[in-house]
Amino acid sequence: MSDRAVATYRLYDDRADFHKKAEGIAVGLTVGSWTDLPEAKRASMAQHLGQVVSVTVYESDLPGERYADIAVSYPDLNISRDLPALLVTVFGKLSMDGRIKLIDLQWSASFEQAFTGPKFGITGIRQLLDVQDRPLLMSIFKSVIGHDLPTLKEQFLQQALGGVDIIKDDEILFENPLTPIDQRVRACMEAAQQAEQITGKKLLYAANLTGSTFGLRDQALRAIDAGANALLFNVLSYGYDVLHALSNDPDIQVPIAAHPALAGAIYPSPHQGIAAPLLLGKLMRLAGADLVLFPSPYGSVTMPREETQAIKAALLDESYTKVRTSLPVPSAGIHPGLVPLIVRDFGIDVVVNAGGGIHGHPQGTAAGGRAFTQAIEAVLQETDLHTFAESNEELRTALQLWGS
Ligand code: 1AE
Repeated sequence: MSDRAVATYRLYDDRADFHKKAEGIAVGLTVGSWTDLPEAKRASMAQHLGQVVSVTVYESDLPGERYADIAVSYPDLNISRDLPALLVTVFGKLSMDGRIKLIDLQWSASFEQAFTGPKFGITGIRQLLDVQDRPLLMSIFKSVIGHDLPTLKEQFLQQALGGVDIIKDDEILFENPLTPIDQRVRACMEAAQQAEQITGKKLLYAANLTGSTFGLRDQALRAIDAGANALLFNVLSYGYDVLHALSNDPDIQVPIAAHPALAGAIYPSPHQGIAAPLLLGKLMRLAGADLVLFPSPYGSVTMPREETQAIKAALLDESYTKVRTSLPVPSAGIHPGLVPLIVRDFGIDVVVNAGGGIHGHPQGTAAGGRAFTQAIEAVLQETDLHTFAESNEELRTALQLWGS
């Protein structure tokens, strides 16, 4: 539908007339009252009026189980070209009005013109790393708080020596006197160079961008000035528009990884909130995330497999948006034994991401990284992990500890 956004809601109600409800949403979130308007005013207000696109009712005799999927379209005319305006229009006050969940959102091509999306996307990140034909491997700093620069530098070096492609800060590492971002980046990028001389591999370091909103741009520039070649950002605690401002900034020429912190307060209920594929898929991509982390179906913090597949589709699908694709990063509790499942479910355009699954390796952090690179190699060679592990000690140790 041109020049209109279409929001789809799932609405649970035992008795409601869903068609009436849909009309109420379409009118209530746009012109307010319709029938009370004089005829002349109606003509001028018609262009602002929301319209019901469809109502599909799912009847059930079970109490609390009757629901409907309702699609309503909203004129672009009503909103400025930014995500706060779009989200407040389609699900502002409505998000608090009973058992209703926003399950999908389509914006118009004209609205999308205000967005450039991910600056690098999958192709750009692969070019930066010079890796085309395999899943990428990311490792997460663990145990960062209260440590000084030499300790973090050594932890970085060990991760890099393990052969990972990307190292990201833990999302709970904020500005602090022991490891301020610019000094941390300098120390870690020195370690990256040391490791590159040994491994011959390029590496991205996603430094965590934190602090008050108005200081983020300066902080990003300081980190980049110090050598940061990627950034990590806790998007949902700031809002999509902040990610959009950062990703759209001509002076910030590094990929941005979106962390899903707080997402669990928004998507898991079937009755309320915003569906995960929209929250962590479509909207992250539109706002400019080059990589998006989310729980995997099999680790320690999990999400149903269908939802992770829908997030993947939202990040990769070229049919609903012209902005670049974002790399899916199914995360939390990932260990080498899960690599075959990850590649089965996500293909090779995926980042295998682990913290504990790397640092917790009995032979140390570098061995933990190697166990993952061996697991990835086994999958690419279509060899069973256990067979591959017979001649790869680090993988063997990981499988003994965590299974497959
Ligand atoms: C879904 C986010 C995962 C994350 O941020 C994180 O730190 C995971 O760590 P591990 O791999 O579970 O130790």
